[in-house]
Amino acid sequence: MIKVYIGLGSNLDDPQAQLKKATVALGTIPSSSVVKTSSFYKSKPVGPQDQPDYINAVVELATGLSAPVLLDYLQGIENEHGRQREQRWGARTLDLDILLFGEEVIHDDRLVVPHVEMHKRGFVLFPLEEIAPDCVIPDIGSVHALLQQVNTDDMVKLA
Ligand code: A4P
Ligand code: MG
Repeated sequence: MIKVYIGLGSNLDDPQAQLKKATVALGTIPSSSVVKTSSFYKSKPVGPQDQPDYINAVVELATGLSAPVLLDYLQGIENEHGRQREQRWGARTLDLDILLFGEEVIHDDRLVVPHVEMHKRGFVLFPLEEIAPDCVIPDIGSVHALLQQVNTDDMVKLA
C-alpha cells in the first residue's frame, strides 16, 4: 500500500457538506482506505477574488492503485459532485488533487506530483501538517519549514 495525500477544496453549494460527502466517497475507492482526515479550514480564494471563500481539508489514503487509476476515481467523484470545469482557479463544488503519492515524482500529461502549487499554499500545508507533521515534499522540503514561509493569517479552523 502507498501513502497518498489528497487535497480537498470546495467553495460552492454548501462546501462543508461537499467535503464530508467527498470523504465518505474516498473511502469507497477500490483497494484503498482513508487513514486520516484533517479538520476543515476556511480561507480566502487564491486566484480570482470574485468567488466565495473556500473550505479545504487533506485526507491520507492508503492505496494499492497506481496514480493514474486513482486520478480516474478522484475525477469520477468530482463529477458526481456536479463539478464543472470552467475558469482556471475559479469556483468549484469539489476539487480533489493528488498532493503526494508516496515518494513518487511524476511529470506526465495528466499528472504532476507533488502537486505543483502545494508548497506555496497555506490552505494545503496547514491541514497537511495537522495530519502529517513530519511530512517532506520530495525535492522541495519539509511541510513544517514551508509553512513558516506562507501567509496563513486568513485561515480559520472550523469546529
Ligand atoms: N492534474 C495534474 N496534476 C494533478 C494532480 N496532482 N492532482 C491535472 C489532480 N489533478 C492533476 O485539473 C486539471 C487537470 O490537472 C486534471 O485534468 C488533471 O489531469 P482541474 O481540477 O480540472 O482544473 P483546475 O481546478 O483549474 O486546476 P487545479 O490545479 O486543480 O486548480 P487549483 O490549483 O487547485 O486551484 N483558494 C483557496 N483558498 N482554496 C482552494 O482550494 N483552489 C483553487 C483551485 C484556487 N483557489 C483556491 C483553491
Ligand atoms: Mg484539481
